Amino acid sequence: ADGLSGAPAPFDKGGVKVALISYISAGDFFQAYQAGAEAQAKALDIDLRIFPGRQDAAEQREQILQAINLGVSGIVIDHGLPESLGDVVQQALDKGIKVVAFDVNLNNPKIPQVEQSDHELASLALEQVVKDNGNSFNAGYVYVAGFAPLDRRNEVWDKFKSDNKGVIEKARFGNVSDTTATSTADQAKAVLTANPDISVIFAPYDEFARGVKLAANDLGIASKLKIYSADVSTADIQEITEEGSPWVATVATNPAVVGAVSIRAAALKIAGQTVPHQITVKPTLLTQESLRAAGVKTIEELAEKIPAFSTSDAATASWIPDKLF
Ligand code: SR1
Repeated sequence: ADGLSGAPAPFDKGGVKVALISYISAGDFFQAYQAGAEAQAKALDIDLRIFPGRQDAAEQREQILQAINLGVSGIVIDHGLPESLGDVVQQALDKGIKVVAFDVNLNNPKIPQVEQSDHELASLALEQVVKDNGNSFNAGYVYVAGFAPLDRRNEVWDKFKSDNKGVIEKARFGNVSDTTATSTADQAKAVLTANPDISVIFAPYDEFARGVKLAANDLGIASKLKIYSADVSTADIQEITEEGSPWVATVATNPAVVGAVSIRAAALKIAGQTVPHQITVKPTLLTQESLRAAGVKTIEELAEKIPAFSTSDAATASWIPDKLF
């Protein structure tokens, strides 16, 4: 550890220990988030300890206790179930450890909350739904309660339905696990078979959208269905732009940028600098048409065309390197 010249203590000496504790590690979004956190940590000469998530609340609690015992200066908590985290997070705060939360509401004024502006994300997706389909159609909705980003997106979906009485939610389904896409595909097959009049699916998580697309292709109904999602990855771009794909739009940030922002927020807290309570990384609407027209095939190509996909001005300081991708 050499430290960063011109940085405040303890970053001037380097080797500051920070833990990244995730609830979910599987899937493109979470892998890219972690890669962004690692890149930002490296640029800050942070010794980042990564605790992989396995959708296990008890294990995540245990990992927070392990991080406290390791003597970390900061902990980034990426998703999780707030009810099982409150007391262990308080133990960390009591020891002077700085905590940052991404997409889990820890409801503590000392803990900055990072999010992707989920209300705006869902609104942009649903505006595109209306542009493409009008405001009278039968819909399927993919949702699992208890995850902060999905709950925020759900608030927008509920309001959208009450404002557009012609939108009928015929079925609601979803699964979050280490096999989210394939489990959701199984559910989607049953739903789409039982409800052949569904023409729109709102699936605001890319693993959900991938599952619905799989089901639509297997059932041979892709041309009769339009899927709207959240998130983007190189694999998603390929699935959205391929010939005949029913996945017609997504609203997304670059998850690597969100991972980097989370680490920067922790670094600012550790350096004793001011961090807003709410830290937002704004999403962008990406339609199948716009991606095809731009000839974009990867997240890196997206980052070359859309500045928000290469960096964010959230949680920055002159001493923090932020051009990472
Ligand atoms: C199970 S929660 C999944 C969501 O978390 C992140 O906010 C991603 O955007 C993803 O859609």
